[in-house]
Amino acid sequence: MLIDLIGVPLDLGAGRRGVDMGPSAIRYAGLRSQLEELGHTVIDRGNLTASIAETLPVGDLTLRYFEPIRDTLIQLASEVDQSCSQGHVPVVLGGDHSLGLGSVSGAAHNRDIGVLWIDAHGDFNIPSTSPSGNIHGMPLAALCGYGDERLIHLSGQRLANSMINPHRVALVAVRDLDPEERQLLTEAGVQVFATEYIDRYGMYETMVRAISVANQARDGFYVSFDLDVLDPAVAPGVGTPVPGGLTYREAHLAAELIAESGRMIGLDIVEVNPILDDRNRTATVAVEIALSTLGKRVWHKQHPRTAL
Ligand code: 6HN
Ligand code: MN
Ligand code: MN
Repeated sequence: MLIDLIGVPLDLGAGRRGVDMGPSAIRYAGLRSQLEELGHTVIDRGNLTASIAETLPVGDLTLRYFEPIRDTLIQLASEVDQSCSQGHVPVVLGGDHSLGLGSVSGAAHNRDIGVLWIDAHGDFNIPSTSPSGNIHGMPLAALCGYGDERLIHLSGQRLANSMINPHRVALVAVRDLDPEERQLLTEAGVQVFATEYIDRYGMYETMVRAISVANQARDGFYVSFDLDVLDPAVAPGVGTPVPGGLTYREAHLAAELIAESGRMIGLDIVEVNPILDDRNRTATVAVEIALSTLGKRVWHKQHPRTAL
């Protein structure tokens, strides 16, 4: 595989500072060299430019830092679109999860794709339902056409053909939804595989179903992986930790099944916050998950009993 690494040092969409250092932490944990050991060709495209909170006015408190975030997301959408057009697999290093709006819009530009959003949160708020005004709680809603027009049409024409069909979106391991966000998810028809679903059916069954939802789109699916989906004991370096998350092995199983489907067209690894981390543990876990998603296995390349 040809993999493009794209760093997005953005923390304006989150309530806490520090995820802007995520791309460095993930690179430092050895992503590139380990991808190369797996046999991939890796092109590190460096970091996009992102503004710094201290230099800016917050702007509209229901859509905090919208303008500088938009500037970064437009760059990101274009990089991801280009990467996909060349037949490469973009791997986006975050950064707060508002970037998912840029990356998925880029991947969806003139392509019919599904989305696997793997996250403790729904990221399906709109300004009027958001408790925080933080844009990292809104990207999935905007991708599905809900929320502020300025978010939905990031740059007017450029991303006009990037809408995601909510029926091709699976939200995996979610366990913290705001009340009206929950309503909006139901109304949109997103398939929600909450943590209690995993309790009952296990991670294997959950992922087979989630993948089959996203996989119905013609051109494959994009994976947006928020590190806070893991239990805080496994991944402490995140800004919005929620108890009861995925174990290390459950996260790997998800990644392995994604790889086996052969249909992932791009990947986000987001919300790694080195300031809150414990000796770069969370970035290290992020790298391990990225590797499993991109084909790393202990033994079998393709498990004989898996049919997806
Ligand atoms: N994330 N639902 C909360 C909000 O402020 O909208 C938390 C969002 C967290 C977003 O972790 O990517
Ligand atoms: Mn998120
Ligand atoms: Mn989250």
